[in-house]
Amino acid sequence: MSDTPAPVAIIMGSQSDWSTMRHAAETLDELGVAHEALIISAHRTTQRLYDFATGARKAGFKVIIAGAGGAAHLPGMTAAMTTLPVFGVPVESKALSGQDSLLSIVQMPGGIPVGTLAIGRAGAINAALLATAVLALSDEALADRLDTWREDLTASIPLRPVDSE
Ligand code: RP5
Repeated sequence: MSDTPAPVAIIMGSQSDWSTMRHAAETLDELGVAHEALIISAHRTTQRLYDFATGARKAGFKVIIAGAGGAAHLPGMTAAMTTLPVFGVPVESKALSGQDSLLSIVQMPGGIPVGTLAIGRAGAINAALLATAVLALSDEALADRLDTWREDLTASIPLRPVDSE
């Protein structure tokens, strides 16, 4: 095991968010980016949130991915307590299909930024790719892996559609 701290924290409001947020973890795995996944609720574990957000930079994290659903205050509250980049992933809620999550995360007041992604799996994947792009600014080997990941994606798209039935 490496002594170097993981550069990416993936935080989420609940265990129930993991089925979405695991896509961020899997994408970071594909890119060889170390990460730590933690359940931190803005409402149910306020002290845990405070301790994490105020200590995140000192703990060695460089980027935070925060996913939450419903009244999704986690990304914004985290961003309020750190100047590390925070990417928010709106988790698809049962009641309002994630539109509540999206609007809760995206409408931050000027001065406290959260980079808001799409609702659900696509947002989780793209948050991981953005986190990687930030880290790749100062890591050429990682930039190469990110380019290769994108080339592989492009190569995987067929030219012609096929019947699925
Ligand atoms: C939010 O409430 C969490 O981020 C989750 O998306 C949602 C529901 O949480 P559970 O009731 O499933 O724990 O805080």
